[in-house]
Parts: sequence; structure tokens; C-alpha cells
Amino acid sequence: MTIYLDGKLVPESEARVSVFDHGLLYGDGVFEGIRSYNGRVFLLREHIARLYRSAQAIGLVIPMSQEEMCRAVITTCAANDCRNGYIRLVVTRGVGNLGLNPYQCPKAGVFIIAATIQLYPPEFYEKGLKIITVGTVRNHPEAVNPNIKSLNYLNNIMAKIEAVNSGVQEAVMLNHLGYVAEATGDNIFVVRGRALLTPPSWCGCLIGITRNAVMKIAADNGFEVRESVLTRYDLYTADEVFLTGTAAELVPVVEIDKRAIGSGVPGPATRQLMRLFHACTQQPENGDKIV
Ligand code: PXG
Repeated sequence: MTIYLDGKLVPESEARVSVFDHGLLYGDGVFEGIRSYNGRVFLLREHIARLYRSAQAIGLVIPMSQEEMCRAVITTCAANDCRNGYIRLVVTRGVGNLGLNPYQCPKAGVFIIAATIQLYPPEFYEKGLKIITVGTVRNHPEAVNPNIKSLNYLNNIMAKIEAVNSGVQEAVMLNHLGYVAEATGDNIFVVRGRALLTPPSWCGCLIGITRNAVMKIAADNGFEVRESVLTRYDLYTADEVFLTGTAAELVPVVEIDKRAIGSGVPGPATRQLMRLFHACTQQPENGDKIV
């Protein structure tokens, strides 16, 4: 595998970061997870724009322009023939001393991995996920705001541990007020009749690129799409529930906290949106060509 590291393509064996990098020492940095479909990087510009917003929010200067970053992603995909894959783009605070102060780190580090990912085994896309709500609360908006896709995912990892320890694949996290925020690496949607509901940003979710794409697709196909404050009651009594994310794509949820959702199998709206989302990933206008 060939890795993009600080402006150069290097073999995987040479792609190393320092133990003094604050990305490692403090989780100080930001990242994106991006997919390629059919030789194009899906919604690349949206991902890069969000990366730069995350960096801006933590006062991190990325030492290249958004256009240069887009080129770097495409070049890394081309070098790895990553035509249907998963791209992990990481910007760290860079090398500094053993203190928190980020201003001691002269230059941000940038690396890009173009590989593959499978978040859930294929049968879950057919049968749906069983999930639980967990005690670990989503970040308060005035702590590390959930819109910052930071290298500090420990809060979400704690929630994931609760889910896995309970024998399920995924956790729903609530915010500090008790409202539904999102899953550990995916946004959450509720179907109620022809309405499609998902929590607003202030409830503690990342504004997912897949979330936005699905909201647009649904609106274009006759759903009434709304951001809505959701409680666990709304999940338990939904007709359908599904999760969205770059890695997960669109995955049905059939059980939450031992309550069957709707009929207990992936519902028609979810299956329709899965088909429509797949078609959307294949449309040339939604991606930058890998050359
Ligand atoms: N919420 C959180 C907390 C996320 O980290 C999403 C929602 C979905 O956002 P997008 O923009 O991808 O629709 C994410 C994204 C992984 C992995 O390796 C996680 C994400 C994306 C890609 C890979 O587990 N999370």
C-alpha cells in the first residue's frame, strides 16, 4: 500500500508518525472517512470542507489549501487503485514537546490511507441491527462539539464498549439532556408514516455527509423530512429506524433495548432509501474522478 504522508507518497513501511506527535499524545487533530465508488471519490468536496471546519474550530492550521487536499486524496486513491474503497484522511497537530500547548507544534501532520472498510457484516444489511441505548452521554456542545470530527473518539469508544459488552453491534448515545443524539459513528433516523425524522445538530450529532445526502434523496422522493428532537420513546414507537454513515452507508435497525421496531424486520422505507442511496453513490456528478 502507498500512503500519502506530509506531501509525499511513501510505501506503507515508511509511513510513520513520531511518538511526539500530539495527535497520538493528546488525540489533538481531526479526520475524515470518505468512500470511493466506481472510480470516483464520493462527495469529496463536502468531506474536505468539513475537515477544514473541524480544523478551524480547534485552531489547527492545515498547511495546504482545500483544493490541494482534494488533489492529494485523488492521487492517493489512484496510487492504490482504490476505485471502490475507503479513505482515511488524518490531520494531526504535529510534533511538539510533552506539554498540552498546541502552539509548541510548528507544523500539522497530514496522512491519507486509501484502503477498504466493512463496518457491519453483510447479513445485517439484510436482517437489520439490534442495538441499545447506553449510559455514556454524547459530548456536551461546549466541550468537544460533536461537529468536530476530532481524533479524540474515546467518548464514542466508551459507548461502543457498552454495546459490544451487551452483545450488540451498536449503541445509541443520548445527549446531556437525555435526547437522542446519534450512534457511535453513525447518524440515526426514524421513519413515522411518510415522515423521516433525525435529530438536529444541537442535540449532539455530527452533521453527517451521508445524513445530508439521505435527507435530500428522501425529500426528492416524497418523504416529509424534518429535523426533530427525539426521545427513546420515539425510537421504540417508530415504524422504522436506520443508521447512516460513510462507512456503514445505510443500515436498518430492527430492535432497540429489546423492543422490536415496527414489524421487527427492515421496513419498506428503509429498503427504498437503501436502493436510492446506492444509486446516488454511482452518479458521476456526485464524485471526483480518480485519475
Ligand atoms: N456520527 C459520528 C460520530 C461519526 O463519526 C457519522 C456520524 C456519519 O457521518 P458521515 O459524514 O460519514 O455520514 C460519523 C462518521 C469508522 C468510521 O471508521 C466512522 C465514521 C465515518 C467513517 C468511518 O468507524 N464516522
